[in-house]
Amino acid sequence: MRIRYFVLLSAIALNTLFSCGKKQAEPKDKDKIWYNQPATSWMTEALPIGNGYMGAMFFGGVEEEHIQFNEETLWSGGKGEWDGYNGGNREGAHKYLPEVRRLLDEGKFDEAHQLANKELSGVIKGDRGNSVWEGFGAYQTFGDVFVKTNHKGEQKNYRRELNISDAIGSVDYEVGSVTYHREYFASYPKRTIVFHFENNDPDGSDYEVRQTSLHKNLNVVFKDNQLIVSGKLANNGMAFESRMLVESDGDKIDFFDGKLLVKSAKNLTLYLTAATDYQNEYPDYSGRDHEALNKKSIASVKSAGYSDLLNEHKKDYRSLYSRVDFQLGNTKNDAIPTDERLEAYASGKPDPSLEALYFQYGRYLMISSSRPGTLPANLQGKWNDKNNPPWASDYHANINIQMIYWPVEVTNLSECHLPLIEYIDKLREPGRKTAKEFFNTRGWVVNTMNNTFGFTAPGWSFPWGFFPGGAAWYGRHVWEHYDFTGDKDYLQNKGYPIMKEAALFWLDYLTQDNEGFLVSSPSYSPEHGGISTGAYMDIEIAWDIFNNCIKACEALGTDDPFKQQVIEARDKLLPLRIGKWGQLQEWKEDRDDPDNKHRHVSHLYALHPGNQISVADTPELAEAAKVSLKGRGDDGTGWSIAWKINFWSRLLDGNHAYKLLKRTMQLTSDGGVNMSDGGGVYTNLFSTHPPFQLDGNMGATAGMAEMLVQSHTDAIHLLPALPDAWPSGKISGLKARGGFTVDIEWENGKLHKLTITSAYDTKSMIKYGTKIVKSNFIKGKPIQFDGSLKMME
Ligand code: FUC
Repeated sequence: MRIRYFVLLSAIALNTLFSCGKKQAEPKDKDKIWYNQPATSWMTEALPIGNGYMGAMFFGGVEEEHIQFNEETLWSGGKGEWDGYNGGNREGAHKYLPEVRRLLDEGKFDEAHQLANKELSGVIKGDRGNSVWEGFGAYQTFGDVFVKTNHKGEQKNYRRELNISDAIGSVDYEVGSVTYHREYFASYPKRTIVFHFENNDPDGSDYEVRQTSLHKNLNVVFKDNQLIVSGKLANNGMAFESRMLVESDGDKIDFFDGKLLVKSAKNLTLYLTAATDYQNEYPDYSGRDHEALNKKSIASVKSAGYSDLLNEHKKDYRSLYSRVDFQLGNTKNDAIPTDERLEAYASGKPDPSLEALYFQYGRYLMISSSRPGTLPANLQGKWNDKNNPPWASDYHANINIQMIYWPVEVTNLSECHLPLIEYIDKLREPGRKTAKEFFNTRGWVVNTMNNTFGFTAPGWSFPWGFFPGGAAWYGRHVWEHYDFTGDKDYLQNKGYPIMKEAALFWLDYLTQDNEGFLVSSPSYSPEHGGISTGAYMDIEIAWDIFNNCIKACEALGTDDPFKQQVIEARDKLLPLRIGKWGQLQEWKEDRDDPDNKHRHVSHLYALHPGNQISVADTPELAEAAKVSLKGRGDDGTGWSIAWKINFWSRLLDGNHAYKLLKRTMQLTSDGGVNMSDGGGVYTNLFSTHPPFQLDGNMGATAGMAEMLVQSHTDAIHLLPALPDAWPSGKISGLKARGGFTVDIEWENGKLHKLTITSAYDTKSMIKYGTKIVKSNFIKGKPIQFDGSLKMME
């Protein structure tokens, strides 16, 4: 009794102490994903850490820890022994274009498709009868680290955790009277992943460390306490090396039979780095001194020491992560293991704070897989345990890679967008070649599948392979980075040239139809339906790049003749049309099938991520988009359902958006690829297509932001799609276009308090429900408003 009373008093005292300070004490389990048992499956249970360059998945086994790891540039394909890799280009293919167009004009759609499929598809064949995928290549796993322990006795109090507010993984347990603690993190500043094992056994503990790989013919040496594993990919000769520095306070480390034997250690720390000779430079894509890079990383780690490294990591990671705080509902469920929590959620138990955690998990995955200087996150971020992963774990440009980056600006991680923008920039050179060979146009294009070796040609079969809209869609990202930050230097020197060149392609590719409108012929709506004289997604994308180029010219006050040309072309594009069942047409030909449930809802690009359609400015088109969306239904793959969250948010229907959010967070087991009614999450909160694809995570995070703040029209629109399930909550640090940071609190379903800070001296409209106010802002000075948008002193 006395003890309990003391605990209570202490708790009150602690609470008071913390609440006096600026920050409230955080509940112990907030922002943590945790379990009472080790993982048994890589895809569904292991937990990811990453520093952008490298990713690792840890299982947390007691007798044996298993850590699988990746380095982002280790890709098969590209250069090598294939005849005519050549970025997939088919020389002179464009000479068939007039014939395809003529057939389409004569209404011979089947023949046009046959010819396009034969002559306008990309070339990607292996000269040894190998699969067509081989020349394109695939993202490869790097290796696996196993750490065997030597525990005897009963284990108890096991906990495996990922703390996403610090980006630290941990494993804790006791055996007999000894407490074991492991701590894992991926340092971006040091380009190294750190695995720390400690125990309080007075005699220390023994460990056996080994590294394995699915790649053959490796050189393995142990020198200066570093396990160095190197080799060349059999497929394309890419050279790779990993270095693992091993530090322990135990006896001398023995290296025997490929294994490191560590005896009587209270602390064991493994510092792992890896690199390849890949370099993102067309056309060779190689030449990096990867060994020097690794040596440098290990030297910097050595001089820092574990605790400094840990502090540096926390500081670095938090500088991004803690910009946004999201509170939904009470947090008592945070004290329940995540797998059990997901089961309860699947059985219908509301858990808003799990939804907030899922939102933040998207941000965690972004910071862990995309940092300045790295490649962009691919289909699986940077996490992949195979040499032939699904869809090569590539960069798919007909929805997936873009969706991965939807949340990046709005959730205040603008710097994490830069890897994508750099990657896009590097695709211009090969993309120009593809524009010339296939379309005989100026500008640059990419199609559906992109790799790390400048594959910009159409894919090797249609309809999925043909998607010249990829580059202009990338242009939207290039523009958004400016639109959110207002960084004119960036727009002038980096962004606008990329956008302009993407627009040039469309100026040349569009043809005039018999009504005098500009159309995209031939075209396909991504991955389904037949060939068309005007798939609307292309037309909407062309509108978007033209429109954003016009805005860019205005912002920079340059390039007036080009601007006039683009205005003229934009205004001559085939207008969006409402078809025979009230739907937004997907093709120029009114052939939409009301029973079509296809996962790609591409003709709604104009609603999201584009801004050509909005409830406020084009209500009839918004209504038609709603009819189309209802027709498509609520099923789909992980990313498809996530896209629908965003669509419904833009249609200002928070309850429908929320229904899909819940759908996309349903606990799912690994049941193989599903192309039509998949979706859900695994116990590690990876979104599933299935299989795991990062786009589903990121699309949902973006969708939640879209429910709370929108800024794609002229106003900053607050709580535009707040669902009934989130009656109260607060979020701080979201970004709105124009350089604004927005903090919102709401109660009983109504806006309660609002703070907006602008990065510039400027004006903006602010909208809540039907109310719109105009406000002036002074750079860096927060302005507070009450729930009726009245400015507070
Ligand atoms: C697109 C989608 C598929 C899958 C693949 C990676 O082609 O149609 O569903 O997500 O990308």
